[in-house]
Amino acid sequence: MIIDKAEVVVTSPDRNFVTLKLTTDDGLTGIGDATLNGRELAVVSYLTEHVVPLLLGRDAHRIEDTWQFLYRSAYWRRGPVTMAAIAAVDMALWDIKGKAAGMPVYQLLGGASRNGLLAYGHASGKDLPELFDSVRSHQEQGYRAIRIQTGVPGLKSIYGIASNATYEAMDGVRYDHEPAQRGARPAEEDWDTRSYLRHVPGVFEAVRNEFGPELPLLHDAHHRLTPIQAAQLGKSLEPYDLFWLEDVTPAENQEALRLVRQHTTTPLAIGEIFNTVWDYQQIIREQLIDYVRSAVTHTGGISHLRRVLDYAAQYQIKSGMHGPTDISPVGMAAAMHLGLSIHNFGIQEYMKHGAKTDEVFRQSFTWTDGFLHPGDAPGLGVELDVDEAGKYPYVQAYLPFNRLADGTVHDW
Ligand code: CS2
Ligand code: MG
Repeated sequence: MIIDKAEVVVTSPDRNFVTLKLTTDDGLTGIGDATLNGRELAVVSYLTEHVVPLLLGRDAHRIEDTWQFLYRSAYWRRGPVTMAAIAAVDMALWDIKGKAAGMPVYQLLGGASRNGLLAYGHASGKDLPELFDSVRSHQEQGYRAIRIQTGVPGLKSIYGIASNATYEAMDGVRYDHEPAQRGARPAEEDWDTRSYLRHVPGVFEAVRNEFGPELPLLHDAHHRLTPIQAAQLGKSLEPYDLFWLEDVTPAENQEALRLVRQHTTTPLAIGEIFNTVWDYQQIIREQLIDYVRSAVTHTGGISHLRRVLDYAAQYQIKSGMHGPTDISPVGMAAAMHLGLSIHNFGIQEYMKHGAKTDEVFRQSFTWTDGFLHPGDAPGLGVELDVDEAGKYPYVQAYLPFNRLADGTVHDW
């Protein structure tokens, strides 16, 4: 079964997506997500110029060999662009193998280890009344676990809050928290850590008082705190029993988490900007996190993220796969197949895509009573409508960036 056609499809129904579509000589097709938010065209070029020519004529069944070939023959290893490109090839080949076998991919990965995947959604609000409404609407949508993001007095716009700017950029379509804004330049946002640290614990106290002690609550500090500030936040949130506190401090320096661990027992989730198992080695070996946040799309595909999660399992660390709107329906499906098959599944992030996106990507997953299931269609269970995709050409979009009051650039 030879790969005899490879297409890189770029579309922007509600936001930009990059999809690799492979076709074999006996007519089977497979698709893979290669979307890297705000840097989409870099992966398009990597795939089109450097990977597609190497795929044609290869045996589509040899997933591992192709993975190792693309990783080692590139000489230049790791990094978000390379690992998103390899991920797309990996997902497409698992999709083809599932269709060839007449099985959903999770069956090829060892079958289901559970009946469904607990998922969390994004509730947000500039103030408490708006936040409470958002929590209630997510509960009405069936979510059993909810991420809480709040505005901070004194800060104009902040991560995680559906900002007015997003509405305008999305032609008035409410696309809760799509951070990348269409335009020629990234939007500048303001940040102040001390205001944030003073405000957030009170918000969680109010949410617990309003919604009770059971509801699993998550929060994303989005890489903005120093290690000691992260320790301070983790400690101040302990009374509110968070499911996890995410990206509490930038983790390029994995050692930084030791200081956080010394001061708080709030569970920690990290890894959505990691790309390989080597980014996790120290924080897993030293038990410095509780959840692996990587997405299949950004971590070398199903084949490599499965390795990361196998390594994490030895330390009782669970999965918490990244699933915002910039992970395409293909990347989400791959996450669901992997999540259903592994033992150490923790929770899946699930932000709903827009209606136009659901037209371009026809999906067979189910969402029932707070649990996701990838479905039982052969392969990944997602079909890309190339004609529909063609209606929505790429639109330049950037993630925002932060400046402190004194003008210093800060982590966004
Ligand atoms: C976030 C993402 O969902 C999350 O946890 O960290 O929304 C992130 O900001 C985007 O994926 C960036 O593209
Ligand atoms: Mg995050």
